[in-house]
Amino acid sequence: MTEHTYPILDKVNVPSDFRAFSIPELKALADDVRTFLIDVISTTGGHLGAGLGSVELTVALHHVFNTPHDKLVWDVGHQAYPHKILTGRKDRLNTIRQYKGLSGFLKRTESEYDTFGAGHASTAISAALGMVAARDFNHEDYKVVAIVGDGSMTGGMVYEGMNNAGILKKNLIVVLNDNNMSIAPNVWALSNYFTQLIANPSYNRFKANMYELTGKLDAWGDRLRRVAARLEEGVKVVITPGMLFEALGFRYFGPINGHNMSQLVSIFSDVKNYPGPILVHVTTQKGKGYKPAEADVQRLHGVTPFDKVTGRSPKKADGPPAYTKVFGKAVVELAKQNPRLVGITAAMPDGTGLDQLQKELPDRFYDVGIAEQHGITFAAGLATQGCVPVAAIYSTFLQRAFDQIIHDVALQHLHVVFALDRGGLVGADGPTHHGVFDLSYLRLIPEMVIMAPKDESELRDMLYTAVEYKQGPIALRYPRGNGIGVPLKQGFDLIPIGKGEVLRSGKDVAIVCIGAIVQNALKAAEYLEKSGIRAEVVNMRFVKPVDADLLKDVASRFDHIVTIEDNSIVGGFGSAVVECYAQLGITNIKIKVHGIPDHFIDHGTPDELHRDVMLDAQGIAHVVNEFLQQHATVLRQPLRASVN
Ligand SMILES: Cc1ncc(C[n+]2csc(CCOP(=O)(O)OP(=O)(O)O)c2C)c(N)n1
Repeated sequence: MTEHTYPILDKVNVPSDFRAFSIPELKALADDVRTFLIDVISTTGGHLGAGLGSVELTVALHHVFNTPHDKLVWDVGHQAYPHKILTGRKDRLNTIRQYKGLSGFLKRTESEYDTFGAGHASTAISAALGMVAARDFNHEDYKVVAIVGDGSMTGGMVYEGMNNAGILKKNLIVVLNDNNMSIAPNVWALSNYFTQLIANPSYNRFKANMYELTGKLDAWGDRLRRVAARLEEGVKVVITPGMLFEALGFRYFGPINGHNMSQLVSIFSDVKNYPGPILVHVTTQKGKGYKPAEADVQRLHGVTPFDKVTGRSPKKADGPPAYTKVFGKAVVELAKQNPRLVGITAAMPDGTGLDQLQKELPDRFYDVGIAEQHGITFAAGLATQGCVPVAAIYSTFLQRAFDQIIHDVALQHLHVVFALDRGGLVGADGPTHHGVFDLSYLRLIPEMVIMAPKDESELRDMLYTAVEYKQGPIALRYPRGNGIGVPLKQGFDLIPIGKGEVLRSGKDVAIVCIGAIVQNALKAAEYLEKSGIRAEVVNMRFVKPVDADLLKDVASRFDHIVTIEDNSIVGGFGSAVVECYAQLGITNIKIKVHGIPDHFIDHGTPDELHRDVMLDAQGIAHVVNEFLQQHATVLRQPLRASVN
């Protein structure tokens, strides 16, 4: 796989193998881990920058703490590749994010060292505090360390956890891994304080002395530190970042150079046995030790396979534009037409395509940090004053703001546009990131309009329709990846609310579907045709309000209806269709609801996952055929054979 050798890493499989290492040996191990990480990820792709920045931190933590008896709780999890390498999984790192391979995130079923699953940000302190409470409840004696990035510190849960920890006063260590970056530049107001602090050597010296003097003195030390901090505040030498944490009941230590092994080992060895909540502030550099990643932090956050010398991935063949790009461009066009339109992202400007708005109309763009809940209520506030907020948030992350959507937006009939990117099965990021619940969790909200486009052109029209709608909350959800290459017209057309369309007429069965998966249904209809089954394909466009007239018409012409969606079959689009027929009193038809089954779907490529859940074209054709066979209306051949 690679020309490198890893002399020290070769001797290490699990943390107990390096507990007795000297500092030079630990440094050599960290160098090997870094080289190994670059070697492997350059061939597989995956998250890179955050892992490179946390190599020394990971080595030091596993060296000092008695893992897995002591518990490390990583926030988000994309920075945990070095942790995987050092906890018995280095030989499988080359399978990361691949079908049946290692997960790209923490996963409890994967390793006893993965104490808590992660993928969504800002959860580590709460989870760690829960473990601490259980430890004390059970009279056990392990240590618990939560490791949280500065980006994740923009999420409110962090402060909920700290507040609770400060009250409970239990022994808990939080490591703030501060690389001054989120995926994009971080929007953490406190980072200004930290930047000043780190840039001020005299303050650093003062702080180091303070730590030496007072850090080891427990209660007395605490008091002294507080007095000194107040003094400091009084003379305004510099703002003390620790004050915030100390007010929350944490003892603050730092900043520590997160690439200096001896400093890391020394601080963790010290604080390991201190009582109460401790916060160790560690400064790191995202992409550390690999020039291309240091130079282009944002691009090398997550990568496809790349050339190690240049850090460049092979250029993708020119294909149709990604849905995200089409969305981002359409937002800019609409913002230019409509001076009240503003875009909101929760720390994902590039991921959502809103970076285009940020570049072209920066005063119409808000990055609220990893704060989906705040972002939605912020949008609601904007809407009360006549702005048209377009909140572009991945389907999976919007789950965080469920209550805000109901309580702050829908209940008040506010016109907020929800643009849910990454709807459906996202692929390599796996179950933490699949957007397969949105149609269900949005559908139960009164007044919510929900659309899903069949292609990128319809996405443009749906966005326009949503911006013009004005009457209340309205959502559109679209997938990760490229569109299908349909021509994109100039300008936009309104889509009548709640109206679907027949895309292909048939005689034997109606496939009633929604969203980009419509394309697979159309292909499935072609397969079925080859077996003599003429399937009608209906693009419903709206999950809510569902087009009752069209469904009535379909029921008048077909005895058999199959609904297709890349959302959970529980409470989603198919349920809407079934409910509609029930309300209409139409009971003389057979309906099959097909979509994501009621269990969590692992990672793999979208094609592999669609095949597994029978949502690829062949799978859909198979499901439709089996359904017809079950009811034996027409004598048919088994379909897989004719499709393959
Ligand atoms: C709730 C939620 N929103 C958005 C994301 C997307 N996301 C993944 S990592 C990340 C940045 C995290 O920054 P930080 O914690 O500082 O880690 P770093 O990558 O800098 O090491 C974001 C926004 C997420 N994982 N969870």
